[in-house]
Order: sequence, then structure tokens, then C-alpha cells
Amino acid sequence: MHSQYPLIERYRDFLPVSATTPIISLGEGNTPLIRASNLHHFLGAPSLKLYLKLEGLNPTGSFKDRGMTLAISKAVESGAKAVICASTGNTSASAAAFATKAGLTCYVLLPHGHVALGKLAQAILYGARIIPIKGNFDQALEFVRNLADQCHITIVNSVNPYRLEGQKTAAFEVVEQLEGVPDYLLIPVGNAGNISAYWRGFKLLRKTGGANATPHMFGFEAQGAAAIVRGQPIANPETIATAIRIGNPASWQEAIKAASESDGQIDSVTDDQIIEAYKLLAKLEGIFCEPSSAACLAGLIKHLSMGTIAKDATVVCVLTGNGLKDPDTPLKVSNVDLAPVEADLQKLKTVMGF
Ligand code: AN7
Repeated sequence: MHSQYPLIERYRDFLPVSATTPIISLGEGNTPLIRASNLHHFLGAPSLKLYLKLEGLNPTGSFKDRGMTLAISKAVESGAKAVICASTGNTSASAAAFATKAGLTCYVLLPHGHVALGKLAQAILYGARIIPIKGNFDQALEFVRNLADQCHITIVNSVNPYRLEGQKTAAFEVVEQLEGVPDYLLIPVGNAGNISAYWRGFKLLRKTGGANATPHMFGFEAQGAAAIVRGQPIANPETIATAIRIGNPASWQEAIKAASESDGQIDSVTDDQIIEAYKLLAKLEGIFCEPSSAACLAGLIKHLSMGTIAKDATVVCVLTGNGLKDPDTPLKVSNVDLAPVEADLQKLKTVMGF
């Protein structure tokens, strides 16, 4: 199917839209599912069938576009003039793009100093009203809930029910692309919306006869922001993976249900494990994702070594965002010498080892 076909049209029968709902689309969804060619060998699991869902190839570079096309379409349908969100970055970029396409004003509250540069750049250029706050994501979301109420602005964080309804379409695509259901689906967890949405999608497919099984859902928080794993909110979450620097996930209970009903787990991975996985994806597979996205590969490595995930399983890792969002991190985590060389052929050959 043509990639610019609106997601809402493709899955209309499974979404809360009518024939008169206006469709605001940027060509979202229908992202590649790529089979790993080197990682499984490197991990000592040559029989592992490892697939990577490249959600960073959505129009604004993250999975958020799947939910945003629906949230903004429904906002337009209801007559809204403005939308608002709190964001660690990707939601703001997506909301800003779809809102401007629809002619709506978009307000975004960002945790000052903790949003990757590419995401901020997007929100600026799409014309969002950007309000950095001296606080973290969880505090920003609390303000957004109040502002939405008091100022009659439509909230487009994942507490907006249409967001997760749109995001569940990723589960449909995985099953279509694999022509079957994976044994495991591994996914990063921040506000815990996406894991909840995938689980809805897989359950719906099983119920409607589109699949005869469901995967075990494994979600991974960053250790410094692992509220669900610890069983209590974290007042000052910290992680290099700024997208999932969230201490009080909004979809906490639904995520726990996804893990328990699917016989899966919510677990955590350290920043070092995240960065190792981030580098491996780039160096072995040619895939540049965000640090947060790499949390699911970090989790796979952990659970392969624990034996919780079998070495011959079919596994899908959801790479939620594009590495270009965060151009600073590669420089911080690599030791490359970028000192310029004289413009001289012999010097170049020497540097290259010829
Ligand atoms: C790349 O943009 O919360 O567990 O405000 O950007 O559904 O929150 C982003 C989250 C994973 C976690 N990967 O998903 C935001 C925001 C990336 C992300 C997550 C996010 P949820």
C-alpha cells in the first residue's frame, strides 16, 4: 500500500471515526519491519528471528504520529481551535506538525534543558507556542491537565483517548508484515502509553480473528526513571534517554495489565546498557534510533542472557524514534577524532593507513 495513504483510512473499521470525520494526515504509519542481519549472531543467538520496527520513519520521526493523526482529526471534528501537550520532545513535534496542518494553535510545555535538539527544532519550525518550564515532564503534564480544563484547550497527550487508539495500529502492521504473531514484543516505556496501545491492538486482532495468538509484552524503563518497576513514582527521574525521563507514567495501570495478561514483564535497563544497544544498532544494522528506542534492544540482551527469552524466538523490537532527533548523543558517547587534516593527498593517505 502507498505509504502516504492515511493511517485512519487503512484501519478505519478499527478506529473511532465516522464518514464525516475530517482526516488530518501527513502520511503516517506503514513503517518498515526490518529483519536483523548481524545482531543475533553478535548476541550468540544465530537462530533468533529478530525484527526491528522502524517507527522513526514516520513523518515527524517517531511513533507519536499514529496517535496524533487521530487526536488532531477528532479535535478538528469537535470544533477545537487549539491543542496543548506536555512533552519530552516527540509528542510536541508530532502535535505541532499535525496541528499546523489542521490550522490549529499548538501549545507545548517542555522540561527545560531536557529535550533533544532535533525535537525542539521541529516544534519551533512547525510554529508551536513553546513554553519551557523549570520542572520535569511529570510536572509539565500536571500543568497541562489544569490548563486544558481551565482554558478549554484540547489535550493531546496520551490521556486523550484517541492517541492510544491510533497507536494500536502498529500492532496490526507488525502482524501483517510478519504474516503472523511474534513470540515477544519489546518496547521502551516512558509514559507507558505505547505498550498499552500495542496490547490493545494485539488483543483486538485476536478477538476479531485477525490473529490466533498474542505476543508476550516486554516493556523497558530506564533505571533512573523506573517507576513501574519500583512500584512508586519517582520525583526526580534521570536518564540519558530523555524521551523516557518520566517518573509517574500516565498509563501505569494499563501497562501493568499488558505485561501481566500477556505473560510478559515491565523491567528496567541502565543508561550504560541503553547506550551499548544504541551503538550496536548503528554499527551492526545501520539503524540510527534514539537512545530511548534502544532500551528495547538493551532489554533483549538482558533477557537473552537471563534465559527469559528463548534464543530461537521470534522477537520484534519497536524502535520508537529516529536517531536524527538527538544529534548530540553520538558525540557524547563516542571517542572519534574529528581534528581536521591538512588538505594534502599524502597526509590523507597516512591518516588512512595506506
Ligand atoms: C522515542 O514525547 O512521552 O511509554 O512526551 O519519544 O508511550 O510514553 C515520548 C515517549 C519511547 C515512550 N520512545 O513511550 C513525549 C513522550 C520514544 C519516545 C517513548 C517516547 P510511552
